[in-house]
Amino acid sequence: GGKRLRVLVDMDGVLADFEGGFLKKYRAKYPDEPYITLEDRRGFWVSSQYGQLRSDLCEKAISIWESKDFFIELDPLPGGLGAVKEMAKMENTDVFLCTSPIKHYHHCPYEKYAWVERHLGPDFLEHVILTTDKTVVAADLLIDDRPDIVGVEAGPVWEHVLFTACHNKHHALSPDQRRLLSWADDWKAILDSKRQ
Ligand code: DGP
Repeated sequence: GGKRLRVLVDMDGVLADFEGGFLKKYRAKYPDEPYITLEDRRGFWVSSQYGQLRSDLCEKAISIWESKDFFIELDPLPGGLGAVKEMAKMENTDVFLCTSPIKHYHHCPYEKYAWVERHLGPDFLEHVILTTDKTVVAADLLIDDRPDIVGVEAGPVWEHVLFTACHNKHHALSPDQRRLLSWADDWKAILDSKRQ
């Protein structure tokens, strides 16, 4: 047994279907407004693309994820919960859910914890890290769908593996970057590649 492996797993876009949940609630609240299909999503920020479609749609988009029950009602993405449960039971492996809450804090932080308790059980609450800066968290791996993860630490110790999402499908990786295409992809091989 060598040293333990520490893995950070993002929530929105990796475990929880933020994009699908957003589109469903946006269309229900604004049935007569234009929308962007998941196929046509580009760029991490949903509000930016809606703002480009028509400037007033930026704040309409924001109103969706600032609403009560948005985060708790997000569906789990296929295979994510099973993978995280399995990962947490692996020998010499520590898993944390590392997620950035939105600044409108009235519902989101509470609902993220409630989502974890509902889908992974109360014991998993000890594995939640809420942070707006993931670069200050030390780990071997960060599995995250956001292409540009920056913060005050210029040299984060983790390797960021880009989890494929509708908004990053066309994103060009730098030569040394790796993707996890979905939870059906070989996440165990990625973990093993970091073990010594
Ligand atoms: P993370 O996935 O941990 O990097 O968290 C980023 C959060 O931001 C996540 O809840 C998704 C959300 N998000 C997506 N698009 C936008 C946006 O345009 N504006 C804001 N404020 N948040 C957004």
